[in-house]
Amino acid sequence: MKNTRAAWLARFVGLVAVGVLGTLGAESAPATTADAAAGSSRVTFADESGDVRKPKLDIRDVRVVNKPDVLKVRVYFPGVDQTYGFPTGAVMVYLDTVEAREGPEYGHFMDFWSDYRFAPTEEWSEQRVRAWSHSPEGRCVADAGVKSDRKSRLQWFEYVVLKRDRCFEAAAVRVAVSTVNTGELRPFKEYRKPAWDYLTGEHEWTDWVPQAS
Ligand SMILES: [Ca+2]
Repeated sequence: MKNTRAAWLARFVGLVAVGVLGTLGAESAPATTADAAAGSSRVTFADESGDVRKPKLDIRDVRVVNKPDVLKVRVYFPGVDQTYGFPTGAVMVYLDTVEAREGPEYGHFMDFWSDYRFAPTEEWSEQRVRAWSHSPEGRCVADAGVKSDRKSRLQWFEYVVLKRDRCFEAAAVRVAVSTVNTGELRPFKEYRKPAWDYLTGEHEWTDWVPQAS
């Protein structure tokens, strides 16, 4: 069952507090793709900035951390000018684990102010698994949420999927990321045409990110 927008706003405010602590902690600057050549578990892929009509979910960078027990995918946005100037829309992170099979095997589907779902996919479509997808985490996802700076301005979205039996067991992965900005939360406004952005292109995969400890 979907949560109300108000409940999600309350959850977001909680996440903001966590995000501030994280920002004040040991968050290091994004790595560069050069790390991939060194077999690092942490790789950052860049997308062009300013390549989408509405800026709030303009994908700037996507950082993938691929460790033996977890996979973390963080999608960076440019931020917003106003406190609580949040977007409405969605973030989709697709995961490829088998190169020979067409399309992704898994996806994480996050609707702003509604729900978050980790699910298998068929031809880029979500195949929802109820036990995995009750909001926000299900049994396969350790954490998922949007984070902002201390003035409550959106900065990034991250989800963390656990590598465990009957959830996600892949070693190397590659990702494809899409965002769609459908409007604004406060005051509520729906755009006549949603604004889509993609990490380099629709259904375009990154390089493979090896699993490393
Ligand atoms: Ca972009």
